[in-house]
Amino acid sequence: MSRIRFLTAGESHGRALTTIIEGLPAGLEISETAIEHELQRRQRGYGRGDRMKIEHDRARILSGVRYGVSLGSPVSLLLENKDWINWTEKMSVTPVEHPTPPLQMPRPGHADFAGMVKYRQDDLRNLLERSSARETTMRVAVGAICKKLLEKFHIHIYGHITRIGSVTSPFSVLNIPSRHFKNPDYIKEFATIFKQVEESPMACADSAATTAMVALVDDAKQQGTSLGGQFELIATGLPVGLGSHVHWDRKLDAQIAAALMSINAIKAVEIGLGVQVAHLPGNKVHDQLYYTEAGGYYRGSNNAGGIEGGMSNGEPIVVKATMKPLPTMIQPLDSVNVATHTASTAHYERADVCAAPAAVVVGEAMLAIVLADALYEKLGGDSIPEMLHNFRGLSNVPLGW
Ligand code: EPS
Repeated sequence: MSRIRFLTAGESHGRALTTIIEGLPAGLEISETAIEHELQRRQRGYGRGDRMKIEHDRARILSGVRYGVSLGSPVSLLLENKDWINWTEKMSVTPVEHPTPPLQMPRPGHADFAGMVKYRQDDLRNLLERSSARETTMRVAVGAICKKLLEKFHIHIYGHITRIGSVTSPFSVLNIPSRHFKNPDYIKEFATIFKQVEESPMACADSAATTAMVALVDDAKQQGTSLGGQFELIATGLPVGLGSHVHWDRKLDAQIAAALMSINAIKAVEIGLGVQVAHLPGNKVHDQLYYTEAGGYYRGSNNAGGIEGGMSNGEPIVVKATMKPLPTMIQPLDSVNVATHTASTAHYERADVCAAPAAVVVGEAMLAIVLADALYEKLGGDSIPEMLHNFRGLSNVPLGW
C-alpha cells in the first residue's frame, strides 16, 4: 500500500473501535450513511451470534471531512460498542478492585495459545478481545470510503458465498463469458444478480443453495459446532495496468492475497482459476486474446481472474477466499488449563455458528482498499478532479511500440 494507509484500534468489548485513514484524496464525498450501509451488511447472515442483536454498528466521522467532502487530511472514525455498558468492569482501562478471574483454557484454532505465550499473558481475555473479528468493523468502514472512491471511476465490487460446509452454489463469475463485461447492458444485468445476493440470508446467488446452507447452519448449531465457507469477490471496470510485474511487493495479486489472508479465519486465497490451474494444460488455462475495431481487446475466458504478471489486464478481477469454521464452539475441543497443566475443554463464550456471509463484506472492503490504493498510485494527484483528469488521459496514451 503506497498511497492510502490506515490503522485500526479497539477491543471487541471495549468502549469503541477507531481508525485513522491517511492519504485519501481531497474532493471525495464521504457520508456516515454510506459507511453505515456497509456496516449493516457486515452484521447480516444466518448463523450470527447474539452480539449482532445488541449492536447497530454506526461510525461517526471525527475529522478529515467538511460539508460531506474529504479535505485530503486524515479521516478518523469512531464506532462505539453498545455492549460496552455490560463490560465496563471486565474491560476497564483503569485497575479495578475485583478483577474477573482469568480465562485459562485456550481455544484450539484461535489466537489464544500462541498469544498467551508470546505476550506472557495468563488470561486469554487479553488476547481474544483484539483477535476477535469485531475489528473488521473498521476495515468495512474504510472499505466503504474506498468503494466510493472506486465508483467515481465506474469500478464496482461484488461478493457472494460459493460454499458453506458441504453445500455449494452453482454461480461463479468465471463461468460468464469474458466479453459480456464489455457490454454496458450486461453490466446492469450482472448487478441484478447481486440484488438477489443481498436478499439471501447466506449472501448466496442461488436460492436452492441458500435453503440448503440455512439447514446446514441449523444442524451445526444443534450439534454445538461451527461452519466455514468460501466466497468469490469480483471487481469490474478496472483499467489495465494497476500493480506491476517489476517487484514482489508491487504485484497486485500479492497485495490482494495479503489483504484477504489478513481477515480473521481466512485460510486460502485464490485468483481466477486458483488451485485448479495445477490440474490443467496451458491451452485450457490461459485466456486467449482477440481484438475488434469496435470493441477493442477482449479475451476468450478469464481464468487469470483479471491479473497477469501482477497487473490488472482489464478483465474483471476474480478472487476466491476460504474461511475456516470459527474455533469457539458450544461443544468445545480438548485443551489444557495453562495454570494447572491439567486436561480441560476449551473456553466457550458467545459466538457465531457461521460468519462467512459477514466475511464476504469484509473481503469486499479489503479488495476495495487495495484497488483504491493501486488506482491512486497509478493516477497520482491530490484530489478527485485531478485523478479524474489523469484517468481520462490514460486511454489517450499511445502504446510505446
Ligand atoms: C463479532 C463480534 C463478536 C463475535 C465474533 C465477531 O461478538 P461477541 O464476542 O461479543 O459475541 O460475534 O467474534 C468472533 C468470531 C471471534 O472469533 O471472536 C463481530 O462484530 O463481527
